Amino acid sequence: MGEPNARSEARPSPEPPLRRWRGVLEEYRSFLPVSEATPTVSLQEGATPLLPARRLSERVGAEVWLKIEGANPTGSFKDRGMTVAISKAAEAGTEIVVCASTGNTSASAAAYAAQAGMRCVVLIPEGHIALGKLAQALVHGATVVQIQGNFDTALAIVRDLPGRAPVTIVNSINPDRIAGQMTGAFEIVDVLGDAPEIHCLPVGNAGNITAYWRGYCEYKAAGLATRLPRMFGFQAAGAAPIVEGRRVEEPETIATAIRIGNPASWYGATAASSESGGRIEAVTDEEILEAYLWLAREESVYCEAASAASVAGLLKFGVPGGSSVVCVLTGNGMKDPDLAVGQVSVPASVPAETKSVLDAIGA
Ligand code: AN7
Repeated sequence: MGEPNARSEARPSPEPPLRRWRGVLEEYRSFLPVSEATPTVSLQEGATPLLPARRLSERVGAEVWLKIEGANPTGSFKDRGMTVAISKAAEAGTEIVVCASTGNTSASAAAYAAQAGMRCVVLIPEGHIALGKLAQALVHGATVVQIQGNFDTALAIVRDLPGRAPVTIVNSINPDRIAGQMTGAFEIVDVLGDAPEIHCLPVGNAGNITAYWRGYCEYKAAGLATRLPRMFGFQAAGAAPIVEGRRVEEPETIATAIRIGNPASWYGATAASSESGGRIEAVTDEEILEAYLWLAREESVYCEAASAASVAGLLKFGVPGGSSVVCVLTGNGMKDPDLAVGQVSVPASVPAETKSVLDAIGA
């Protein structure tokens, strides 16, 4: 008997190395408030990297993964909720969506509204939004209104609009946003095989911590996870209303994304923390910046300052040895070039010749 003829053997068809990811709304449809009648408005968001963080794990004595949400289509985690909110708005026949934003929500809303053929109106706090986010919203064609006030005031005005104009709010006070953001938790469990023991993330308006906690709980209830993580939320010290237990009238932090003094999902954050045996704590701007630079240099992840709050908190407060930990890095560092160049020294130019370059690099 000779060798079997490989060509005539029935071979199991191999898994294709890549399959088309359809975006979180299609991939997690059964967990989301959508029906056959809901059109899918998607930019194929989700499926973001869950990066094992070798040096961070060594530094904190735990097993740490980074969920790189800056890899979403508009560069932040907001796309997960926005695909659901805009799809539901399209189903309802909405023509104009509106949001208040510290930047990322406006960029995401503008992109998904463009996809849906809707008008998008965004209210932003004048002078306190990263340049990349402002640019994104404008380039996607949003109507941008800069208000002479902070995010909290902008959100209060937005809440006032639906009674006076035919608009749908796509801030995270819209439950479809929270529903979509649960998919971040689903992806983590799908990759790790279970929930981590500890989940760290920055807290601003507190929609994301509310959504992650709900996502983990729903997955456990569906038998897809055996445990729930302790939820560790971190606010910037100058904008830490939940930590202080009172509204902050004039929030201040270099992490403009989380410069919020009166979070809309305040209760969701405290519930996630207390039900999970977690904590909500504050990290200073210095601690945030230290983590921001350290992540870029030691883990090669360029995230936003607000995102680095999750790692700043992990470094500051620690975790029990050997814990499995996921830190969500919520947005892309490229959004805020001003902050970045302020943290480094931009070198002077040299004459365009080899000798000058050798001198400049000290070789
Ligand atoms: C990078 O875009 O509130 O606690 O209007 O952009 O769910 O508010 C952004 C928030 C963390 C905080 N990291 O999340 C907005 C906005 C980044 C962010 C947060 C935001 P939430």
